[in-house]
Amino acid sequence: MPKKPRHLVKNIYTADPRAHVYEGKLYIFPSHDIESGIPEDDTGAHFNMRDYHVYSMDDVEGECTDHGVAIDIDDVPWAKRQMWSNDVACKDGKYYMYFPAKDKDDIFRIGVAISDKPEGPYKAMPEPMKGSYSIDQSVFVDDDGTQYLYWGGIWGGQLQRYKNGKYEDNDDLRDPDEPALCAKITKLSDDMLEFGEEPRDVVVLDAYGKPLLTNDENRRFFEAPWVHKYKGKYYFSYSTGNTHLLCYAIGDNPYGPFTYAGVILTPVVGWTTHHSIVEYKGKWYLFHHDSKPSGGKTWLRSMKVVDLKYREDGTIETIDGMTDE
Ligand code: FUB
Repeated sequence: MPKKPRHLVKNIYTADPRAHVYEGKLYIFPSHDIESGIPEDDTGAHFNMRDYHVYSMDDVEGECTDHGVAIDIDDVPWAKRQMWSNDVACKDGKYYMYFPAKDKDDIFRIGVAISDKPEGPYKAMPEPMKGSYSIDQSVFVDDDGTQYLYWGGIWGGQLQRYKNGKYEDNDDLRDPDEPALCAKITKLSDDMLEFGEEPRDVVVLDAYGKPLLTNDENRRFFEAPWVHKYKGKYYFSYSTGNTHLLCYAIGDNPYGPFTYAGVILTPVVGWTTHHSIVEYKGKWYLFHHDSKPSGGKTWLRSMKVVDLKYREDGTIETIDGMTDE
């Protein structure tokens, strides 16, 4: 019997878990959900988080250790509110946390904070990354050591405000039969603090080689981009947002294009779904979250882990989002 997903932390709410193996240990970098009293709205104002905890595990079946607050919004000079999904990269013994927050004009930017240890504490750079926007950045390091940053989120994540690379204060989506909005990718600069090249679109194609369209809401990208590599192929996975699926697409290089391949996780309790996929001690895992422990409060989520299985042909077995240990 495959194992069912299990919740990892019970004393606080944690979401958007991004997991990596650093120094031989599994580190998890989640958002820290809180009850801040902000009413629910379409922009996601109720996701009003203000700090990040870092967790680690020696064994996925064992304890999930809380290393405490790694950075607080008061330590980030430019950030006003809403510290959403973060992720951490490692280069030359230093750790770089990438995180989105709204600036004083209520525009999401991506910040960087640095530490000597994966668990922090992290010291924020005084300004967000130049030209950065939107949310849900994640890092992928290829076998040659090149570090890539992916990001993007529609609606509350403001990706739709960037039309032809420029910010416009309007939230119109593309026409239903136009190609869907895409997540973005850039190489990181050598010092890990800026975009290393002009961002490009991460295009997801259908089986006929055509980009997925805006009205293809069961398959098109919405938020939570993540890339991992398995048997030489690149797997781009993401949330479909309003249809609440975690999907994936497969490509031959980090930029794509990627061809849609299926559903990893069916809807969970709560509006959002968000994840990471990591190999640890020879096994693959899906970290994700749901709102079951909070009784369905969509802004109070709890991170979970479950085994991830590949079929012989490299496709991923779909996991039922409603099951629990
Ligand atoms: O945690 C806030 C937002 O909810 C994330 O940025 C999205 O991916 C969704 O999980």
